[in-house]
Amino acid sequence: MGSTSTLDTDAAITDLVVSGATTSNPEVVEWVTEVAKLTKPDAVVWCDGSQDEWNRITSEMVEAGSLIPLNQNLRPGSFLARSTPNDVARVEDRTFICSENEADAGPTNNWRAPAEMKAELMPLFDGSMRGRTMYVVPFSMGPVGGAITQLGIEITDSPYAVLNMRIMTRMGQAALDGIVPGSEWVRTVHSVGAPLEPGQDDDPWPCNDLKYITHFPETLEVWSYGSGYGGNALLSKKCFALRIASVMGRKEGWLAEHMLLLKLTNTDSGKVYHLSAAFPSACGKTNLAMLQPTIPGWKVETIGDDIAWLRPGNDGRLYAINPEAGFFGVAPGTGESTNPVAMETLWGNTIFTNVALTDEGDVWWEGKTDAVPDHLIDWQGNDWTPDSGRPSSHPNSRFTVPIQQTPTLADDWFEQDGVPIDAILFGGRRATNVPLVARSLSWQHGVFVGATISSEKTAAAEGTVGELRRDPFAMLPFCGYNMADYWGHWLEMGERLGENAPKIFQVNWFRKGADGRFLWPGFGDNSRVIDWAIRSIEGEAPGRETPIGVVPADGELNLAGIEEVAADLDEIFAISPESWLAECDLTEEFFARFGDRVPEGLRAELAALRQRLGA
Ligand code: GTP
Ligand code: SPV
Ligand code: MN
Repeated sequence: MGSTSTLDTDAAITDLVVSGATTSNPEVVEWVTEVAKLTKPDAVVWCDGSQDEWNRITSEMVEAGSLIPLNQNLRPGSFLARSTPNDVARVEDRTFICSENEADAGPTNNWRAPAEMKAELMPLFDGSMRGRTMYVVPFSMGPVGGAITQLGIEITDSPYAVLNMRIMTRMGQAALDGIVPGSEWVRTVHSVGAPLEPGQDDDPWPCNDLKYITHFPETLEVWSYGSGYGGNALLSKKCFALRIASVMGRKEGWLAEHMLLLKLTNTDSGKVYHLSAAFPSACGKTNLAMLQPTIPGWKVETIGDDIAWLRPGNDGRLYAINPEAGFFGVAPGTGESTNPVAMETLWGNTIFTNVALTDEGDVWWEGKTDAVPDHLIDWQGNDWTPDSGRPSSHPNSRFTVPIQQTPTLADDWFEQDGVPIDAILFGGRRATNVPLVARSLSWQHGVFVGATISSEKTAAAEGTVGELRRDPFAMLPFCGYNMADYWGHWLEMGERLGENAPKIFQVNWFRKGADGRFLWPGFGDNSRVIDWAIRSIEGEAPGRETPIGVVPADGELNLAGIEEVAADLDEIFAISPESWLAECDLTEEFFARFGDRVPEGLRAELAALRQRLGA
């Protein structure tokens, strides 16, 4: 076309943006224009979230070799994407909180001054979308118009991100129409950082070795550069719904949490309960959200598997929504025996990333079936057989699927103003020390338990898998402000909720015996733990008090059908005072990192725990 020099001019760019704009809100149009002038795309598309748009983008990506269509008979409407090996997980060491004051980011976040970070980023974003299409993706987190809902826009040069955003959020015109002049909304910008020279061949998974995931909580902005994967690129998710939203929530009196949400019905009495649970990445939120009880008396329905926003309602109780509209779930370990509901959910309309391709044109991953296929194409596009000596799928390979395909989806997911929460679980992946379940002695004690959670690292983030680390409230990589202030916010929420505050439990499905095997069968049998927790709330299972909380008394945990587990119960519930006192010393060290910002209430809980342990 010979028009590059024309397109380079600001006037032409402005025309690209304005001619297709689907909003008359000047604040939006001006912001999009500004980003376009900086990133200099070849084309601008205002997304409407329609099926036509999905069809067009998937076709283009298939043509470009960025998506592989799966066998339409086996997996209709579904595609496989393969990332490059240097872009497979969240990059925590490249994630930054850019608050004006360093202390407001706190010692668990990487901090940069906003102006400094912008100065570092702008040269990278300058021309970063050259040769590409810039997509404008308006989205709603929660039902449009709901009491807890928030709106945002992601600008991205990744069509893969657009497709995923269409699944993960309520994306489209209704969200854009909700962004009216003067309203609060979150501005997010994403570039894979791989501009194309005229005539240059594109990579099937464009990205950059240099990555930045940056948050500006005071101006409600996210700028993400260099990665196309998951939470690095789907900016509605961790960047907005956790890091930015946690800051909004603190200011406005609500909570943005790394939690699943489920609805529980007692099938005898008809009584309904709602639970939320915070577990670190790849520690079983999706599994629990889709729980199939192995004991009678309970029906479990799914509301969310990753993020919950919780806000006190008019009646003084704590209400929660799942702000998302899809699952971005871990594939390996998800199978008929461990999570049949997920397997049913994935029947079609799914984007799989970094799993293996079967000879029939379907997908496979470790744990999907007991039988291992004789031949696959692995996540890197190479031939694979059971003797290859390496996994066929990346350990952080994922599926993106609309939540409305979940056979166990609760009507409550559609609730404009959320559901009242009865119980909150905190958990982690702990081979030792932490018992299967313990009820906290008070809200303050529960906040202490959440604040001191440790967990073995998983493949969800780049780094060493298996290393034990503190992951308070499963929010270590996701809290957008000083973690100690966050604990203080939780304590204040408890004061505000008073009698109406949910009960808090600590759980651990991952305790191992001396022989290295999991002591607790887990998965569907976790219903037995939930059954006990609810009966304990109702006063039907008083439990046995230990120094770390109330555990099931003899006979209170329903083991009907898994009687063999009884032999391991002592080990599953063992609480060693020496080990716990050693944990207390580590907690003291951990708290010391936050100096005098640690709330007095948590120091008091540490002292009280030591006393109960007999120090
Ligand atoms: P993110 O999406 O990364 O936030 O994680 P998630 O918490 O939703 O992870 P998910 O539920 O997908 O966790 C998957 C991993 O946890 C798989 O390796 C499962 O096998 C394992 N898992 C889940 N529930 C249990 C359980 O009850 N017992 C055991 N032993 N493993 C479990
Ligand atoms: C997690 O890592 O906790 C996830 C996946 O839920 S990602 O969206 O990539 O952060
Ligand atoms: Mn998560």
